[in-house]
Amino acid sequence: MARKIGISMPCCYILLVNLISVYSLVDQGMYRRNSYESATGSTGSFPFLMPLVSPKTPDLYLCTPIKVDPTTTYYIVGFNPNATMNTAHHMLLYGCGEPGTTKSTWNCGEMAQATAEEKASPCGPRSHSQILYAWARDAQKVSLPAGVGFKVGKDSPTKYLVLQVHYAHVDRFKDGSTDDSGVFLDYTEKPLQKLAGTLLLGTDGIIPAMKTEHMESACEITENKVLFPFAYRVHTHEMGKVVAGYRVRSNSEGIQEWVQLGKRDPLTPQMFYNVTNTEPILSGDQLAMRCTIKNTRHRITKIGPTNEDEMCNFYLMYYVDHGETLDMKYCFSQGPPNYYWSNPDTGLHNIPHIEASTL
Ligand code: IYT
Ligand code: CU
Ligand code: CU
Repeated sequence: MARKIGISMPCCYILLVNLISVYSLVDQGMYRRNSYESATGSTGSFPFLMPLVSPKTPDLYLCTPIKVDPTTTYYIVGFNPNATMNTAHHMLLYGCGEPGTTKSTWNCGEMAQATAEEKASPCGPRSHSQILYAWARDAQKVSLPAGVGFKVGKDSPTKYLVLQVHYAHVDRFKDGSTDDSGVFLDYTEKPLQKLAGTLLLGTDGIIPAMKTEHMESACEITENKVLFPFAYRVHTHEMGKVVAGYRVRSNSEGIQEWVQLGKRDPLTPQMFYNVTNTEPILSGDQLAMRCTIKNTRHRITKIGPTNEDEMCNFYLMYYVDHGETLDMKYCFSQGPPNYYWSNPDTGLHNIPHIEASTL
């Protein structure tokens, strides 16, 4: 597959730093032909690509790791995909404390937890884990807002990056062809004040047979930080109809105002999209999300990892100006039949109506 951008000649200093990270990968039995490359020594574009794989089973989710040079703090400021929808169904980039395995590639499908030992999640068990980037359907390059970056490496819990590629159809690999789908990571070593973070809202729960269920969660922001939301991503499996996220704030009359952050049909490509409202989120606000899931099966469906299960996720990408991102990384509720926004103990009022079209 043709690369979209050329690679500049690596500078000697960066190369030295690279050797450290390449050696530490070799120590762990991993091999990477990639390395940080840069013209100036402080910014560059790192090709994070599949190491010429030839997947043979349809619907394979393959993961490949890189260890970030632990002696340097990097800020990822943009993502330039090297993939086409003919080959890759979707790609996700994870920031991890530990990778799921020490192999150079492994099977990391959502069903990973459910089946054989040959599989593992993108990030290690109990490891720090967050999604930094998502690609589907020939999506174009994305840049974070000016001056904003994801901090990785030395001064960050993100010690590894893991690329997941979903190969839906594998006919084109029958003849032994290989693939290097992935993403060029635009990065800088110049310290940035504005740090990007993701917060994941989701639910557990059960959807009764032949019923449309509303899966809801909400959390108060209690940390004294100002969050500037800029992108969101939704995720469900095949029965998802709508996913919406809101910022809830009481006005001077004590009435809760629900401002929509994003709302999407989850069966459209599950990438990050611009939020519909970029006003800051403050301490004392609540963040809330709702998935409408229509169970057309004659049996109950639970939240779980396989296609026989459902999921309900709303990822919010935000930045903070000065200081660190939220300690709170997740906002999960028990979901139905136990948790609804309308429960008396949630403190939520003035709840948005459910549209008739999704009932
Ligand atoms: C049970 C559930 O909702 N799983 C989601 C969310 C999730 C993402 C990450 C949970 C954890 C994580 O570390 I990152 I714990 C889930 O698996 N979502 C899928 C991916 O498999 C991550 C998605 O595409 O959003
Ligand atoms: Cu996919
Ligand atoms: Cu899922």
